[in-house]
Parts: sequence; structure tokens; C-alpha cells
Amino acid sequence: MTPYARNQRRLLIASNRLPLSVKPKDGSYEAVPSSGGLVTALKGLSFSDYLWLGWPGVDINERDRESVDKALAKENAAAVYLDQGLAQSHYNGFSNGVLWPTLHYQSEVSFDNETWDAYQRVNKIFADRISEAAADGDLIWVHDYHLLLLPRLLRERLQSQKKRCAIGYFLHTPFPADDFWRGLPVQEQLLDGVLGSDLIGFHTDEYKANFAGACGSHIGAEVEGDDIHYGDRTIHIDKYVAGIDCQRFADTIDDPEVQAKIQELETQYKDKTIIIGVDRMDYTKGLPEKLEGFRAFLDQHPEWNEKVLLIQIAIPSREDVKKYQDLEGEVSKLVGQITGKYATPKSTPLLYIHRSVSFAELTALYSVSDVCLLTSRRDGMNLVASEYVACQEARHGVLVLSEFTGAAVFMKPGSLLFNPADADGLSNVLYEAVTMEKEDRKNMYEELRSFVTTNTSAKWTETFVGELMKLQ
Ligand code: ADQ
Repeated sequence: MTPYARNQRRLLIASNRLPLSVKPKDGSYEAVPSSGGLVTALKGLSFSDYLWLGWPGVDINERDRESVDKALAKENAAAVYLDQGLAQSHYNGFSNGVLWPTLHYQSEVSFDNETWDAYQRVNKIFADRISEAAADGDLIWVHDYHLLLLPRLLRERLQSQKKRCAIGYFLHTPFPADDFWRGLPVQEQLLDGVLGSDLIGFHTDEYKANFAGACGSHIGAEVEGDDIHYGDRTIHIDKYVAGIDCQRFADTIDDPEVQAKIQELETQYKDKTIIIGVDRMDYTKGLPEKLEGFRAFLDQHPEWNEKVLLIQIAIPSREDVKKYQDLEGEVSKLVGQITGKYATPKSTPLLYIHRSVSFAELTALYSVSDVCLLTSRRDGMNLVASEYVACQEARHGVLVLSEFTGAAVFMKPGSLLFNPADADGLSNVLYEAVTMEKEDRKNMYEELRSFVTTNTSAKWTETFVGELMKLQ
């Protein structure tokens, strides 16, 4: 029985991209699940009656839409169709070119009216599609920075259609300090848009406080504890601790094929201390900082050169955006420099995998690694930290975590925190991690494990949706 069984309602989820890729198959279409932070966080969804609405990620011409709709319906999903040019301008242009850097404390952000116009148009298309799909009494949960205007637009449409639906919104990124936020010329419209929600969730108290401060300073809202009074409405804001589905990792580790893979890796790297990094190729994840810190470690501790291996998996991301192309070049160059300097005919200190890996492969790599190194310059939460912990029951690996991740707020007692801008500091903390005594590793690991098994993705969704139900 799901936790909602006594008061079952339908949940509509809205995100920019559907958690599925649509692919042609045998003259028709099929929908294949995809990965990513939002997908991971929502894995715990225990609603039986839900519908996920979003852009399918590709341009689908009119005559194929019926067949795509059928494939998506089998997966409880529905498409919000967008013209490719408009989708690009909304996604790469305003969302990832302006909003993403602003929310992650980047100061060089250039605003332009063309992409802002695309952002507004896409939010309106989502509002039209979702209000049409919604029935009176449904709950609606909007996700992330691509759809900040959607709650207000939805509220207006639903009101005119006489449908009463509670609207929740969750921001997966940080909400920055006001000096960064107020630089955005359209920030007031964005705040007004998101305040169309009944409930707004953040990863940490800091993001929540920054958001409340901005509402108080810029649009005349009155903040009273966790309530924001705005116009004639009150909006509740809170922190909801995102997590993962630990059981899925435990089950995968138990799979005989994954066990065989783990043994193969353990044999292959029996003389190595393995450090794992898993990040999207994004400048917020601090990949150059990670490589600089690792280079400093190799320089300062030559006795470790043939004994340590950093396996860095960098998932290609937003490859149409110039800043991401530049980053890829910078990372490849650093990888080349480090390998060129420290590799020997017998050994290399660095293995760089620039592609997506399967879940089974990812789980095996997490399991055999002694250290997980995450160097984000800013990160809303970072679920890779939790995934690593879920796979370390046998080894008790050390989590080395940037202090600028949301995860650091919660995982501080069990991990080694550092500032990624300081390469020597990172080198020192890596040394501490690779030389840590067994007993200390175990004690720290237990702290982490208790956090990760308590704050699961199921708990996150249940808490948020439970709160949303109360507000209807
Ligand atoms: P992301 O920035 O995508 O998410 P993160 O939380 O690290 O960041 O999640 C990445 C997810 O992608 C993990 O589940 C990971 O396993 C998966 N993944 C990584 N590499 C992969 C690979 N090679 N192949 C397949 N899957 C891979 C955003 C915010 C984060 C926030 C999440 C959830 O930026 O701060 O934690 O949303 O709210």
C-alpha cells in the first residue's frame, strides 16, 4: 500500500525534459528511461496515479505525434511539444546561458531579450498543456529553474477553468545570495512567477533564506517564518532533503554479473587505491579544480604516484553551449598534462571516461573505490555523494566533499570537507583520505550511511507531496 492510499489523488509532474528518450522502433516509437539528478531524486515516487509532462527532447513532426503519445502513455508520461528552435533558445539560451550560471554564483552572465522571450513562450506552452491535462483536485509538482514562470501561469489558467489544484515547486539548484540574484534584469518577474505556487521547496535552509530575502526585498512580499504573504495569498516555503533509492544500489551490487565485474576490477586494481569522481561535464562541478588538486597531490606525495588511481567519469552535458565546449577542452588538456607527466609504462594515475556509463558499471565502480572526490564550485545538493555511500557497505570508503554542495550541510559529520578553489588544501585532504585508519573510516562511514538510508528519495517525495496535499 502506498502512503497515499487513503487519500488517493492524481499527481502531475512537470519538468523541462521528460525522464525518457523517445526513439523510433519498427515503424513506430518507444520511450526509453534516461538518467540525471532529477530522475534519481524522483525514483522514490510511490504515487500509483501520476502523469509526467515535459518536452521529449526531440522535434516530433505532427504525423508522428499520435504514435509518440501512445509510447509515452505506457510510461505514465505525456509530451509538451516544442519547436526545436524555440526549445533550444529556452534551454540552451535563457535556462542554461542565463539562469543556471546566476543560480550557481557566476558573475559573467549576459542577458538578452530574445532568449528571455523564448523562456516566457515555453513556460506558456507548458501552462496551456498542463492546465488542459489537469482535472479538478489534481496535485501539480513543477520542477526546476527552466519553469520558474509556470506556477503563476498555471494558477491563472486553472482558475479560469474552475479547477482547484494545489501547485508545488521544487528548485534543484542553489538559490544564490542577493548580490548575484538581483543582477538579473527579469528577477522580479521570475519571483512573481514562482510565487504562483502554494508550496516551494529547496535543498537547504540557506537557499530558502536567500529566496525569502529576495521576495522581501524586491517584490514587496512579507516574510513570516516559513510563510510568504504575497498579494492576497500565502505561500509556504521549506527545505526537503533529497536522497536516493538505496535498495536499488544494494540489489544491483548483489546481481551476479555486477559481482563478477566487481571482482574483475578488484583483481585488475589490487595494488591501487582508487579515487572515484562522477560528474556531469559542467563548470559548476569543479572538474578543473579536481584535476589541479589531484596534480598537487601527486607533486607533493610522489610515493603515491604508482599507488593511486583517479577514475573520473564525466558525462557529456549541454554540448551545444560554448562554455561547456570550452570546459571540455580545458579538462582534456589537464588530463593530458597529468597523464603525460605521471604515467609510467606500468601504471597511470588517471583514467578519464567522457561518456555515460550503465547503472551496473557505475555501481561496480562506486563499490571498488576507496575514496569519492566531489569538487563542485556550487551544487544544489549532489546525489553522487549519496550513491557512493550506498555502495560502500563492505569497504567503508571516504567521502571527500566540496563545502559548496548542499550535501555538505547534511554529510559534514561523516566526510572530509574542503574548498575546491584551494589546490593545496585539496591535496592535503586527499592525503588524509588515502591514509585514514580503518577504524576512523568505519566511524565516518556509519554517520554517512545513517543519513543516506534515512533520507531516501521516497521520503523526499512523500514529505513534499504530503505537505502539498495539506495545502489544497
Ligand atoms: P545534477 O547536476 O545532474 O542534478 P547530481 O545530483 O550529481 O547532479 O546527479 C547526477 C545523477 O546522474 C546521479 O544520479 C548519477 O548517478 C547520474 N549519473 C552520473 N553519471 C552518470 C553516467 N555516466 N551514466 C549514467 N548516470 C549517471 C541537479 C542538481 C543537483 C541535485 C540534483 C537533484 O544540480 O545539485 O542534487 O539535481 O536535486
